[in-house]
Amino acid sequence: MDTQVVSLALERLKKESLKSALEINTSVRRIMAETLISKGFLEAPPVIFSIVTDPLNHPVYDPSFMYGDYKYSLTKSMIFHKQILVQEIPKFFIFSPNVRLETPDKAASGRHLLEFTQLDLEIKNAHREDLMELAEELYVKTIEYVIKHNSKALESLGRKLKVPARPFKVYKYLDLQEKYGDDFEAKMSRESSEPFWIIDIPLESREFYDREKDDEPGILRDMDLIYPEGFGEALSGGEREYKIERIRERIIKKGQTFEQFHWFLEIAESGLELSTGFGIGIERFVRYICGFKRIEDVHPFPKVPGELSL
Ligand code: ASN
Repeated sequence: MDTQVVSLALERLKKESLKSALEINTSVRRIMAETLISKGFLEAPPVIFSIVTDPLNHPVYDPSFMYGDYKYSLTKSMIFHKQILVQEIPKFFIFSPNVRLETPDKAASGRHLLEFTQLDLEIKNAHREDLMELAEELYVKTIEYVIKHNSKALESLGRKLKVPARPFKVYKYLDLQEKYGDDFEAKMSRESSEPFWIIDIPLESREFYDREKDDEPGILRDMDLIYPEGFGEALSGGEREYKIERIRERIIKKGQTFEQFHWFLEIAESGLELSTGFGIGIERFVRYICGFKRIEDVHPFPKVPGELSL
């Protein structure tokens, strides 16, 4: 078993398609970072483990450990660190490694890795619509850049890419659910040839930190960007709850405890301002650009749910 893992890993490293994927990975990271820097964003270093991390909206195995008297968790996302940092640094991004120990059934999706990197960013006093515009610009600039600079890699992968027209289409979550049923996201993604937004996601389907609408209780000021051709979710983000009473209310509504988030709550008690942000999965973006069936083909050492890997 162990020797098979080693030989499969070595085989993976020799694939021509991995080299093409890494060339594209290099371009994707470069053009997104350059674009953000040119707009005045600062790059912050990642937090790999912490006493507080994202609860997520779906169950994963617990990636926590004791160090001294305190329990730490590997970072599932830097959401709380983003919300705290943005109070002082109003525009920043992070290439943030996340560990989400997904259940083995997630392997079937072809788009889950136990370890991945998201380009995570946050802006102070900005609204959802500002961030949607920024995401579209990053997306389009990246596709244009790759078409221009990685034409050989795209050709060797047999991938033809088209620059999508802006603005991307925007749909409300509940409208799509009503029209297409619970599997609407995958269905719409398969049937679309252009990326599209899903906004106004209901409270039960998201974590407590995304901001609830003032005029429509139960609906959030958040958004997901979905790839066409069946590649599924690209990005998720939203405006954040920033008033302490609202944060507490939302934790209770989620059936979570103040104890779980007491470090964050202590900071939130001293007063936060509104911020909005999102995270775009780098491996998923590279997978989409390469047109790969499976996400592990973009990574030299992929961690596939349920599998032993180097
Ligand atoms: N990065 C996401 C956001 O900004 C959160 C996540 O990854 N769960 O909303």
